Amino acid sequence: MEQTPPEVILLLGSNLGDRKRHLRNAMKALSASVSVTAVSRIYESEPFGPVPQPLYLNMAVRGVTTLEPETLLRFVKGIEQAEGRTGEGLRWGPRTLDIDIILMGDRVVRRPDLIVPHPAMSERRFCLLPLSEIAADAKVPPDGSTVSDLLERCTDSLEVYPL
Ligand code: PH2
Ligand code: MG
Ligand code: MG
Repeated sequence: MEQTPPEVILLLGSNLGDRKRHLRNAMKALSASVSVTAVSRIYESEPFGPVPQPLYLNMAVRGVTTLEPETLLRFVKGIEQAEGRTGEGLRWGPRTLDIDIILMGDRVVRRPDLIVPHPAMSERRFCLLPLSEIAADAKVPPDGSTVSDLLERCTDSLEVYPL
């Protein structure tokens, strides 16, 4: 029996330059290898983490892809670079475009360069709120809590609001 290609949920972020244009270009580029089935609104969010930096725009994208996790990671890194992201930026620092792989169906990936589900998703309202708009019932492995369960339990008090 043929398996359906796994569903993927990505979080896009930008807080440098023309933020909306980076997100728009990312959506166009993603469609080459991800068949997009749902897109959240664009949210503005206070920067999470220790580095003072401009407000972010964040949005969640849901789609289907035949790419394996490693190949998908290389694909999204290429899109980040095309939008002017430089490799040597601070770990938590500002960026023109960030594309994070949050979920890939019920898959669990643990590699030095890629962990899925995204290990910090539960602590980040800027991730859970856009996700809840398009994938509230998605089950997050390994314990199977849903995105809306995680949002309910999330204690991150930084502001996240739709544009
Ligand atoms: N991404 C970061 C660090 N902090 N804060 C918000 N609000 N949104 C982000 O996408 C974000 C962040 C590093 O990837
Ligand atoms: Mg990120
Ligand atoms: Mg990233």
